[in-house]
Amino acid sequence: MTQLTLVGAPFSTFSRTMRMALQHLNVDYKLEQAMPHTELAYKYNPFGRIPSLLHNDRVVFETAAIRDYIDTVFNSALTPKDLDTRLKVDQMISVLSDYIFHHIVFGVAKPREQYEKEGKNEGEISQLLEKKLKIAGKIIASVDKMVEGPFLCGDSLTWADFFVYPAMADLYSLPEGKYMAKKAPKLFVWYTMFEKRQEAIATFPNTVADIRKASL
Ligand SMILES: N[C@@H](CCC(=O)N[C@@H](CS)C(=O)NCC(=O)O)C(=O)O
Repeated sequence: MTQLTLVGAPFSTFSRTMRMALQHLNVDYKLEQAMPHTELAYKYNPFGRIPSLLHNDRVVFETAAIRDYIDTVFNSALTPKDLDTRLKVDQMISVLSDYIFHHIVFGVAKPREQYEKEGKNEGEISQLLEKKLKIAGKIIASVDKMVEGPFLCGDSLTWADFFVYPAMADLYSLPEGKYMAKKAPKLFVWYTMFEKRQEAIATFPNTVADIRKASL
């Protein structure tokens, strides 16, 4: 059988989504480690982003397309068959890739990382993040309204869980995580259930949450 290769990195939330899904679906793959914007990342993605998937002569980049490829070629168990649940899954993934990334990851998490690098103290950081954190709180409270339980889109595990989990796991590891948990209690209950799954445990090393934990 041709080797399936995921070009990505353990810290990358979108790479982690694909690693968890492939593990869950029992699809063997090799992780070829590449950081964003390196020669290797640009070799397979014109924007230098990760992950990319290599199979036979195909190079697939952008996680929406990688998901489609896995569904079509390997196993579509993570995409619900009924239209209503499928729409919920697609909505959740779109919300993750847009609002959660723009307002929480780029609004709060990345600036915090930068302020920490600059040596700012916690008081300064929380003052600088105050406005952005309020916006992030509104976004996460809206996401919470979409959570059905026990999985994000109802009774079955879907792609939505694997897309949302890595970003939330990293966000909850920040000091702002407690505020997020308070603003979105259903999402936090889902997270505490999900972090015990094998796919989450196996892909935890070298994530942002792992690195922060190690440096505490
Ligand atoms: N739209 C892309 C997003 C991929 C993405 O942003 N990956 C991150 C790592 S998780 C990255 O490469 N970041 C580099 C950057 O933001 O320039 C996809 O769905 O594949």
